[in-house]
Amino acid sequence: MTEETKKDGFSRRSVLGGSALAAGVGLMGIGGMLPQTAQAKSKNEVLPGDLDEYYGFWSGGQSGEVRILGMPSMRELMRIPVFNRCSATGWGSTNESRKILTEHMLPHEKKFWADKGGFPSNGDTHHPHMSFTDGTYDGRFIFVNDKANTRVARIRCDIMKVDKIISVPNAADIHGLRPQKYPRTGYVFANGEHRVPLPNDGTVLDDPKNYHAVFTAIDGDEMKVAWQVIVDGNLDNVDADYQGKYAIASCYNSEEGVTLAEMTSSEQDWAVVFDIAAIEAGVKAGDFKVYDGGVPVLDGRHGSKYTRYIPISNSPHGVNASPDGKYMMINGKLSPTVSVIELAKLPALFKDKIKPRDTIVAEPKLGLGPLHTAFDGRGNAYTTLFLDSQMCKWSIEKAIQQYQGKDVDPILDKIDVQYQPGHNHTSMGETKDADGQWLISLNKFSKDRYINVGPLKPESEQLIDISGDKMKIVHDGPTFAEPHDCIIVHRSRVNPKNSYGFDDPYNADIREQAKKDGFDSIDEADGVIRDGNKVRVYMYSQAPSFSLEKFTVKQGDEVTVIITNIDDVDDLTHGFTLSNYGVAMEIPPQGSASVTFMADSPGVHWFYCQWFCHALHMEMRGRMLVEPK
Ligand code: RUQ
Ligand code: CUA
Repeated sequence: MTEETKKDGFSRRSVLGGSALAAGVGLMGIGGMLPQTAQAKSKNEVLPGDLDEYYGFWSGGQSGEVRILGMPSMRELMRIPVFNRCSATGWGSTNESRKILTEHMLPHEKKFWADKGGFPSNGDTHHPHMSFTDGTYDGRFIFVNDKANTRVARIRCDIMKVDKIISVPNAADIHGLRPQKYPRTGYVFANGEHRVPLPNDGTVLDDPKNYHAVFTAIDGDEMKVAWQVIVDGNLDNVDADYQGKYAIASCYNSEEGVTLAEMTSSEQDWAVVFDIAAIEAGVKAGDFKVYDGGVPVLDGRHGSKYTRYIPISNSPHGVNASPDGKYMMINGKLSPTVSVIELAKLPALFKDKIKPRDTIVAEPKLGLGPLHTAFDGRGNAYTTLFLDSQMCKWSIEKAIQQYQGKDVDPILDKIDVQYQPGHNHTSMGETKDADGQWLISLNKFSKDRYINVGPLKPESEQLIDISGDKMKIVHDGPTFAEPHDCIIVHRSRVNPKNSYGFDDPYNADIREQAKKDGFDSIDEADGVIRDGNKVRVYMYSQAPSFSLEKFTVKQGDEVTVIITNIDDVDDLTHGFTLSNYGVAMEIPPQGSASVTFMADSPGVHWFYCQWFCHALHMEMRGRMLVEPK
């Protein structure tokens, strides 16, 4: 018996079984004597063996990836490489990922990247958002922007891998991104943040008056640009309504300056409203120009029938639709206010029956630096105050009453967060099913919250219980550069597969090539096909071995290794690492992967499985013999 079991008479092992047991035998009654695991469980605690209720999809910021968290435990469950390269899975080296990273490129982009590895190896993801059907998450896709290289990626939620990336022509540096909520996604709206000349070919340089920001609607099913709209000012964040009629973007820099002083000189910026049906009609009627990429570009600057500009105090930032479908919140940033636009007033605005500012029905003063707002589905809003380092809970209804002149205070609660929050997000909070359970504060600084790890500090995120009247911080967690934004999705909305199955479209190219090479089915493809100096090496893997124990190629051959994992056990991933060749990839259950390299180093090269898969995992290896020229 251990010290512990002697003391309290319980075996630790029986208690570790999980919360059900702890609750079942009424351990709470004799609390003080018990080991830690049997203590009262706080609401966010997910005991060993228990599962989380929500998926969190986190952007990875400058690391270019997307992360999956379990919530409310805040355990990081998985990383999805997107714009970055991944040493574990081979994202960026496998033929399948390289195709996804390059197939969308325009000829001039292909040329530019040809001698730079083929595509950018960095990314800056800000805004991951799930596809919608009828105002709520449908579990099909996650879309995410790359501000660094003006791209948008799509993740298939059944396998949690990127299946499409596009680069957006004419626009510069995609920042704000939101999918259409109704009737479905549909469009993915993407803001080109920075203003550039159109076309940006060097004919215009230091003449900012001739720079433009471009708003893009991407067809989320096809992953192709549907249309673009030029606007005045730049574009920051965007959200779509719940009616399928409008998208609204925030704009800082209505001054159209290029220096900080120029960009913040005016007291007023604006929110730009896009009339989707009018734009679609304009495309049909041919009211557009074509620059790069062959896509229709409409003119949405002041006076256009496609847009309206609603003046908002200097430098608004976040744009958030309330889950009742009625309002769009424009967060003030440099102004202490959030401007509430009533969406039902927009048709009258487009008919010029009311003035732009008449669409504003509330403008509560919340504190310094409001950046983003989230919702609980009970009529309350939660706004991050960057400068005050606070989260502010406020009543939308009371804010409207106050704007009408009633003596009410819309602010219901404020708590300090650590430190300087940017985005926040509530559970299901950007859907009509906002459930008011959890709020996350994504803080730009961690300030004194963790032991010192050197000059580069982690950012910090805090989980807040919003199920009661008062907000309550229940968890702190550090994050690596930098989860700008996230979404919290109830687990009932997402249903990933456990294996690819041998018919997944992800591996269609591999199957086609295998057929051409004479293999009837990919799970039996095994052997070496020589095609001039191109060599295709097929094998399958089943723990603990590869079907080929060795293969021989000649120095100077272009070798493609194609492996199919035929294990049908859940969670049985294999890998293929070719030593001293910089080659490694994941081979998922009942999936295939391929990688191409030049066999330019003669000799014996071991390849091995890098995913611990079996008691004989270390033995899961073979040799590539490269004959010298
Ligand atoms: S923006 S901190 Cu990149 Cu989402 Cu507001
Ligand atoms: Cu297969 Cu380790």
